[in-house]
Amino acid sequence: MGAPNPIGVGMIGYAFMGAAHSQAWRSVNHFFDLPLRAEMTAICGRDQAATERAAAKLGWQSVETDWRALIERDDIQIVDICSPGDTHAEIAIAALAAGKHVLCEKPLSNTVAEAELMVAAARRARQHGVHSMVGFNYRRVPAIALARRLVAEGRLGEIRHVRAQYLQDWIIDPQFPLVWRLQAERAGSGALGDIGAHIVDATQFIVGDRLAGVTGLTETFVKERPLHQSASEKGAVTVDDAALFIGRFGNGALGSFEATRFAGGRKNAIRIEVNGSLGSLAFDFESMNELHLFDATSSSRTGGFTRILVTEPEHPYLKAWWPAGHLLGYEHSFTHEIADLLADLGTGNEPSPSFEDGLQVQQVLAAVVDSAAGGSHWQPLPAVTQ
Ligand code: SOE
Repeated sequence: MGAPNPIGVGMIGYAFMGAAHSQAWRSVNHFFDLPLRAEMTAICGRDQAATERAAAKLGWQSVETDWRALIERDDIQIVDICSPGDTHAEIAIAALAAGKHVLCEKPLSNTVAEAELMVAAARRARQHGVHSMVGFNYRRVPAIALARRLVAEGRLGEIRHVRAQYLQDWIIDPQFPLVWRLQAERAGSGALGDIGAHIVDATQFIVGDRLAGVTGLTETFVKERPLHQSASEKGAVTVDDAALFIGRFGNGALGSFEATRFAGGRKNAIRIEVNGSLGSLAFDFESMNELHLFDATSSSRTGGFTRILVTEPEHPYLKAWWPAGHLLGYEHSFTHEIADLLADLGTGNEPSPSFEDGLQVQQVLAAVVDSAAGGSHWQPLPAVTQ
């Protein structure tokens, strides 16, 4: 491969996701051989001084305080949206119309209607060689990518059960303030869209199949919270604290899902288990370099699950990193996401997950909300055309 061509990146937002993406943009070309070299051209935030501090800390060359100015810049070809969900649709649609490739953090949008507009914009842009991707980073954890590979190879046979949990506890204290993630107009939904979206995407990715219908329950345990850290005045929490749902995949497999911010002691626990006619797979993000495989065809009665340490060069993404046994972390999932994006943009392939994939996840989330609101009735899901 010759020297990679430079490509300018402009990123909007600099909180947790902005920092995670910045790390990926900074390191990706130091580890992966890619057709494009990311230039960290500009970062955008509303507060000039705070954005300048973020630029200096995270490694961006310049600062904008208006995203419209950012997407107009000739030295920017990729717009990376790391701002809250209520901003995604407007920025992404404008950026695509301005001829910029877009990477948009999950969930794609706050509503199905917005996601549909984003898909329409992505389809128009694609005709002009302009591409888009939604950032479901956990797909790029090597053990999850390996799980998909093993299912696709038929190692599990016919898939019967998909079990997924995403457990956090950061708002268990009723005095925790009413931050934007707890306001429906900013975040869309609560645990459901923020972390439930990840396990919908990750499980569908692993089994290579989509949910055909769901029925669900949601709950808001703490209904009012202080407006600020020290405020005595309270405001209403307008999102779910927890969402539980079951579903049926297109091929008939049964799925159960739990997303909660009230699982005391669980900080960022993602557990996924898949059971098939020939075997099972189990993953736990707290041991993210491991995948557990059970071979139901083995004659050994004491076989049980085998622990695969997913650090071998033949495992997904691992050839670019350290010798076997030297572990990766959370941040590498973003580096892999951006490596895949740059590889696809360099070769003209449509990146994945697409905005269509993001819309389909949004439809699942909306169906859970509808089911919960209507007494947990079954909600069939539409087929998504690519
Ligand atoms: C907050 O719950 C959060 O940062 C999510 O928004 C991320 O997507 C998840 O990966 C970690 O938790």
